[in-house]
Amino acid sequence: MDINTITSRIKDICKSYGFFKVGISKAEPFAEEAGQLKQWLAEGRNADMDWMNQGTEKRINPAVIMPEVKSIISLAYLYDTPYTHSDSPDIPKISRYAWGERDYHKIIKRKLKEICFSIEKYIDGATTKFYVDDGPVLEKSWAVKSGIGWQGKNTTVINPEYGSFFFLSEILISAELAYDKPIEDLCSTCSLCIQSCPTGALYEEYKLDANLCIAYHTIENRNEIPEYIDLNNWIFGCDICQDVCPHNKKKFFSIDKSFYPKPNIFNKTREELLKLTEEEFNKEFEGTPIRRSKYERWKRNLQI
Ligand code: B12
Ligand code: SF4
Ligand code: SF4
Repeated sequence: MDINTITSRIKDICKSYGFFKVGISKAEPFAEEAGQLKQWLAEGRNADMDWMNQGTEKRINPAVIMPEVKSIISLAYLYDTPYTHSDSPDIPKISRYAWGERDYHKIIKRKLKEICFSIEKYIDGATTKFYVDDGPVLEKSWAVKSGIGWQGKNTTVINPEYGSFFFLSEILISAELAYDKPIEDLCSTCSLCIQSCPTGALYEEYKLDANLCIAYHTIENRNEIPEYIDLNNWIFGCDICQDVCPHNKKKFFSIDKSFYPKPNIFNKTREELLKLTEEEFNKEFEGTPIRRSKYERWKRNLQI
């Protein structure tokens, strides 16, 4: 069978699991991105995410993770729903990706496991490895390389049709496949994300400083949030620089109802949310990204 037939069969398998876009790149070390990543880390833009200082060689070169790797399959899974945040100052905001019943890591991993099983059966002798947000992989750079989207000035990957409210994941595979090409950057003269970021975290076009980012402080920061960071009513993540993006105006919604808002927590007042005891919190958010970030942080963010 020729390489194009094999590639197109693999893409069909991936799409049958609900991934709206699948792109494939040759697994070779990153050159330009390696320099950018190292500079970003050297400048301390990763804030207290010390784990980002580890595994740099793996992020730059996938062969360090998997010596036999030949190709990277990038997959995009939509999480946007027809719901919107409330504008009421009494109602704290949770980012869209965390509204649902379940954690995307689990949802997507299960799909990737089955896809890899099918691919290994289809290509005799092929080996695979998969990641979703959980490995030393430059997920956005692979997605850009494989034409899933371009990396916008807000630093997310944006697809011209679907916008940026999607998760990325990758399959590393030992087989050569037909490769896709990057697409054009459509940010052009727009800078709405930079103008709208309330904390100045987008310090330059295409560059984000986690030290100033509300998403970092509400989700990742395990210590006190500095006084100069105004959370602007966000208690988990932040969607501002994506909500303002013109490419997110064309609405395509997730086919996966797991991402639709949980009625018990969606657009509730601060007072109502503060009433949750630790036990209620653990029960309410069982298996969701919010539970992963623990009750203390939830309380801390709500009390600011
Ligand atoms: C660390 C991390 C964060 C950090 C840092 C964010 C960041 N921009 O790096 C924090 C906690 C702030 C964060 C926030 C969010 N995250 Co996050 N995060 C990650 C993680 C784990 C690593 C990203 C990374 O390596 N950053 C390192 C820096 C160096 O990368 P970078 O921003 O891409 O930097 C590049 C550019 O600066 C570029 N560059 C420099 N100069 C120039 C010039 C030009 C012209 C260009 C084009 C590029 C360029 O070079 C750098 C290296 O390539 C990835 C998962 C993964 N393993 O990749 C998810 C990931 C990026 N996050 C994701 C999501 C969904 C979010 C949030 C939307 C969640 C939320 N609602 O709160 C926000 C979005 C905030 C934002 N505007 O980016 C998704 C993004 C999906 C998408 N469509 O792009 C990912 C891919 C997870 C996933 N599997 O889906 N995140
Ligand atoms: S997620 Fe929020 S704080 Fe972070 S860069 Fe975007 S708008 Fe700014
Ligand atoms: S808001 Fe404008 S500049 Fe920012 S990512 Fe979207 S198109 Fe690019």
